[in-house]
Amino acid sequence: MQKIKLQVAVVLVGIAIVITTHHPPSACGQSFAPSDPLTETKAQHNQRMRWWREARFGMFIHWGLYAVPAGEYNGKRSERIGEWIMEWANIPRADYEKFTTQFDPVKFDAREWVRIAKDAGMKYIVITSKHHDGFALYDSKVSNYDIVDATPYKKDPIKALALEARKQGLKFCFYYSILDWHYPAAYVDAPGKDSTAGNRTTKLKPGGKEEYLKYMKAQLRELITSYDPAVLWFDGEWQEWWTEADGKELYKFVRGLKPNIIINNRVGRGRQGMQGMNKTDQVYAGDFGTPEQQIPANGLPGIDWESCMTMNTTWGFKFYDDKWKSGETLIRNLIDIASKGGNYLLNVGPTAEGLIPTPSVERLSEMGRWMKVNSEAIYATTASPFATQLAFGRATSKPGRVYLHVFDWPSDGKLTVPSFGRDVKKAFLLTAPKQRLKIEQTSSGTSVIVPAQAPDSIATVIVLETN
Ligand code: JFZ
Repeated sequence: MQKIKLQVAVVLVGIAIVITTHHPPSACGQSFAPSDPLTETKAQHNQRMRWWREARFGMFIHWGLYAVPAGEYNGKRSERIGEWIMEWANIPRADYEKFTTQFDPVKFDAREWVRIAKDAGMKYIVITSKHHDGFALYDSKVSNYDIVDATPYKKDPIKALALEARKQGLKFCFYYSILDWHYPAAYVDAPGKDSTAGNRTTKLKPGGKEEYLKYMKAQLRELITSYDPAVLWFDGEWQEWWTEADGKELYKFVRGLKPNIIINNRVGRGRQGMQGMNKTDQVYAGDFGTPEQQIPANGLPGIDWESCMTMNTTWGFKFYDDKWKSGETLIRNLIDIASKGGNYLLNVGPTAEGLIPTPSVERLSEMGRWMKVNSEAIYATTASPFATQLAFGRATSKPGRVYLHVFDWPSDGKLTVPSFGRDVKKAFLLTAPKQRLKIEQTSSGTSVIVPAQAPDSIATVIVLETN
């Protein structure tokens, strides 16, 4: 707990330093070049990343055995995240395994989950195939610790979701944890901790690493060959026994199985804490950075990244966590991230019955209402063309178009837009393309004459046509 807090503090200091120094793109050193034999040209790389860059918005799903205790064990609750209960409640493996008998998600409906994501405007789904607790949410042939072999449910929800996602046109992707609290060769060596409980770090018995690597690769092979995921989203890489060389090797292994798959930077040791972007001393494995619970202060030109965030304060379901972000905050986060050239991976934590919590569904449908009208200003856009952040909101860009996302509507009916190196030919509300808004060129840019009242109090999109 204290260690994590300290890490967060160190990371925050790190962010402060990043914010105050302006790096030209080339100095970032953050190219995610794959290593041999999968060297690809820049054009091939762009082609492989294309759908992901255009998508901008995805659903993260943390679902597993931890949904059974749902944040409470032996009457004990915690401020900590739900999927870490095996760690913070110090639950021995043998006791944690008992949750399998209560994991029976009879209300799970793959079609409904995918519909919820699609209606929100999400283009892809990343689900926990195996989290730190080691429990597989799919039918693994190399383990009995999975939903088909160990629970009364006996069915494979991953298979159903993969089929539904394909049917409804969403990309289907996997989270997979390198850290595994259940693997026999792994053990905990920490004061006051059961040696088989969860812990931030584990050790491996002699010979255990080779054995575990084989197991992990077998599971990844199953996941890739049976479900054809579009992304592999690794995690738990901060173990002392996991090296960057291991990460590069695993990256190669996964791309060897599916050459056009996309892999996050948590496969290796590049990530700088929760800030999520890579260190710059060398080229690290992985295709994109993974800021966690935060949005970078500035865009990172030429670098792919995705902010993953929760809607309340936990990833895995906790029945008493009601600290929900508002729909407005979530919509503005999506816009903020797009304006900096990143993707938004927004989490839901379904219950052990198989339901996405109602507050999450409500917020997602609110986002969907906004996206139905404004998604053109999100999908396939690139970062804001303005040198500094706009006072009234954010901007996204496409060839020939700049989208102004107005959070603070001008009280004098005049939106002051700084110049950005392109001529503004005309302006209109995205919702009313036929009604041109008057524009006035000023010494420092353009003024757009807008209606007195904001058409959308969360974010109104104004289109600037440029040459
Ligand atoms: C990780 C997971 O631990 C968490 O459960 C969730 O899946 C999230 C998306 O990713 O978050 C972290 C990452 C690093 C630390 C803690 C939580 N850390 O180094 O203490």
